[in-house]
Formats: sequence, structure tokens, C-alpha cells
Amino acid sequence: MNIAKSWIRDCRSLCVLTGAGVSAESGVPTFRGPDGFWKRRDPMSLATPEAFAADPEEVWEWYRWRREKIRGCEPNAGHLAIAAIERQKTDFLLITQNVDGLHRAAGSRRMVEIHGNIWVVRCTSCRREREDRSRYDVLPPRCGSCGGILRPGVVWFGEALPREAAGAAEEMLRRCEVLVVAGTSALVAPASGYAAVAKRRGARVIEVNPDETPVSELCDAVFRGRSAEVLPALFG
Ligand code: BJW
Ligand code: ZN
Repeated sequence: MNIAKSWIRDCRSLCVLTGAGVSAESGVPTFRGPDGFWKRRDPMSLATPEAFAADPEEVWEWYRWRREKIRGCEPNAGHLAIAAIERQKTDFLLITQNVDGLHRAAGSRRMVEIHGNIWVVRCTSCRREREDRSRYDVLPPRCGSCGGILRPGVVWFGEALPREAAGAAEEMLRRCEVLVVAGTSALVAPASGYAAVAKRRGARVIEVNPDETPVSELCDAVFRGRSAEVLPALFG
């Protein structure tokens, strides 16, 4: 741990990549864990434009259920540790795949949400986008401007990532000295390739995850523990 801590302390440019595991201890279900299923539906079959086109009401029911779960959740010590290390670094970027908004709630600012945000809705007709924390009695919710069906402002399989967020992430991966990868199964592209991109050009890569992942073997240091425990120790 001490060597990894010194890499983090001494680097000028630090990047942190997070996934659902970082919010697990806040009570947000992960995607691929045993609690990741909703009505025994595989999340991977719901997080697609095809599923939404076929049954927007059912996909929205899943998002409404998740929004209500997240509404009651607070950032944990892992989120707070990431926000605190940001304040100590001149060059820093948090790349998160999480849509729950807990990093921002914890105080993270230099951050990109590459899979969007569950509190944002976008009209499928006029494309207007806005934050909306309503509970929605009727599903699918409709656009106040044009009456079109609203969709969650998240990125589904087969969809492109928000251009600006993905661009900022790629730029950071090209220049960071240290990349910390926490709480992601590293199964979903393009984030699954980020560790390899940073590693290829000489960055130190550190993984924080209770389980092995496809990126574990390329890492310079691996901490098999929960992010709410490991991240405060690593960044402290
Ligand atoms: C802990 C812990 C604790 C537990 N502490 N750790 C073949 C067919 C079709 C598509 C593809 C294909 N091959 C590749 C693709 C591309 C596809 C992809 O990767 N698919 C794979 C599944 C094969 N990717 C895409 O389609 C992406 N877009 C794209 O590539 O665009 C290209 C393009 C360019 C130009 C035009 C058009 C297209 C988009 C991917 C979008 C992913 N979206 C989701 C849903 C977001 C919305 C929502 O939230 O509903 O994002 S899917 C889901 O997976 C979500 C997550 O962000 C993402 C990653 O999951 P994550 O975060 O890693 O969570 P888990 O649950 O998998 O893992 C949790 C981890 O935490 C585990 O490792 C635990 O051990 C650990 N953990 N407790 C620390 N306490
Ligand atoms: Zn509209």
C-alpha cells in the first residue's frame, strides 16, 4: 500500500476511473452482482435502445425503481476520498461510468459522466434535455414542450458516449501518470480499455476491487477490498 500511496502522492497528473462498485456501499445496486437484477430481468437486456423502443413503460419502470433507490442514498467514504484527492492535485480527472450523481454530491467537480446521468431526461422527439427529479406517476413521462416521450439521459448499449465527456477522458488517459480503477467489472467498452491505454504509455495503474477483473493482470498494484475502505487509505 505504501508504494502505491507514494505514486499517488508524488504524481502531478492523477486519473480515477469508477464503476458501480464504488456506489455499492451507499446502497446502489451494481449491474452484474447478485443484487443487480430487477424483477429477475438482466439489466443488460433493459439498457438498450431496442428494449426502450419495444416497451418504454417497462424500461422506465426499471429507471423509476432505480431513481427511488438512489434518491435515498448518500455518498460513502470512497466518494469522499476521491473528492478530497481532487483538491490536492493540479491535474486531475474523475471518469465515472456511474449515473447516480453521488460523486458530485460528494464534492467531485473535475469529473466526466461517460454514461450520462439518471436525473437527466431527454425528449426523443425534440431532443431537449434537462434535469428532472420528479417521481413520475404516469410512465413513460412526456415532454412539456412537444409531448414526445422522454427517455433517461443515460448511454445504452450500442449508443455513442457523450462526445465532450469521452474526449476529455481520452485526453486524460493520454497524459496521466497514475490511473486508479475502482469498482468496475471492466466488461463494458470503451471504459474497459482505458486501463490498457494508460498503461501502454507508461502510467501506473492501480485497481481497487474485491474481485479479479480483466484488467487486474496489467495493474501495477491491486487492492482486493471495498472502495469505501481502500480509497480513503490509499488517498489519505
Ligand atoms: C466493488 C464493490 C465495492 C462490488 N468496492 N468494488 C457486441 C455487441 C454489441 C455491442 C458491443 C459488442 N461488443 C462491444 C460492444 C460495445 C458495448 C459493450 O462494451 N458491450 C459489452 C457488454 C460486450 N459498449 C457500448 O455499446 C458503449 N458504446 C459504444 O461502444 O459506442 C460505440 C459507438 C460509437 C459511435 C456510434 C455508435 C456507437 C456504450 C456502453 C453503455 C453502457 N451503459 C450501461 C447502462 C448505463 C445506464 C444505466 O445506468 O442504466 O452502463 S450498462 C452498465 O455497465 C452501466 C455501467 O456504467 C456499465 C459498467 O458496469 P460497472 O460499473 O463496471 O458495474 P458492474 O456491476 O459490472 O461491476 C461492479 C464491480 O464492482 C464488480 O467488479 C465488483 O466486483 C465491484 N464491487 N462491490 C469496490 N464495495
Ligand atoms: Zn420534446
